[in-house]
Amino acid sequence: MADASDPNDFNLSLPQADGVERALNDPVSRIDLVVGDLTQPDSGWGVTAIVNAANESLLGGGGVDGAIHREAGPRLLEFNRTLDGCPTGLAKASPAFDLESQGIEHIFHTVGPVWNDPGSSEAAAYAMPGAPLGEAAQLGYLHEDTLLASCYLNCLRLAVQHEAKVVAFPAISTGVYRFPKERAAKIAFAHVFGHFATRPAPEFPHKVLFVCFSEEDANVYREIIQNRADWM
Ligand code: AR6
Repeated sequence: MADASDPNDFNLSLPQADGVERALNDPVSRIDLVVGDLTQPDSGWGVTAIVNAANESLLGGGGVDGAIHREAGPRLLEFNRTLDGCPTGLAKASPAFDLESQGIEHIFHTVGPVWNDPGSSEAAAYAMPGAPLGEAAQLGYLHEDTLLASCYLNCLRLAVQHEAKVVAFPAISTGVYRFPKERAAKIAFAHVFGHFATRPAPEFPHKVLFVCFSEEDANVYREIIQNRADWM
């Protein structure tokens, strides 16, 4: 049973490839961690799509959303007005407009959940995607976890649909929306890993980058990736 007083004391289980198949297609080899600004990707990263941690209006805001709208220019706001918003947990695609000069073709706008006091949220009635049914409550999954997982899965679905080669994700919900960083990183990593571990392995995206805004945030991901055997 997870310790309800510590939001980062949280485990989940997902299907994994194993044996020969795992050696041929190690999902971790398709996941990279970088430190930097999502809107100024290093040309070496090869990013072709970025994910925006937006709000339900899709009309801009602060944090990474503000930075993306600034860099993509006013045509993004004009385009997003036609999208009619986006419910929490879902994702919608737009062109990258002025960010095309950086090699970026698509922006996948997703709306992460606002983190509430864990005591105030019922455990989700259904398990996280991939987790054994019935274990949701036992493992301490909250509705917010399911919504955050859904953001990652819906962006990956858009990446498949748009054949996006390299998708860069910010740490959705961990800024203004206050989701605990370690818990969010576990959900992010596990679901991207799960995407690549499915059989047959999906061609798109070729790679996912987790773009951390600071070394401190990157260390959270590093620990989680290194110690995944303990919690996945
Ligand atoms: N590049 C990479 N990561 C960044 C950048 C950047 N340029 N800027 C911030 N981060 P947040 P949320 C990190 O607040 O929590 C907006 O107003 C940041 O350190 O951008 O999902 C929207 O309109 C943090 O780890 O998104 C919504 O109203 C992470 O990105 C609301 O904020 C997410 O922080 C969404 O809140």
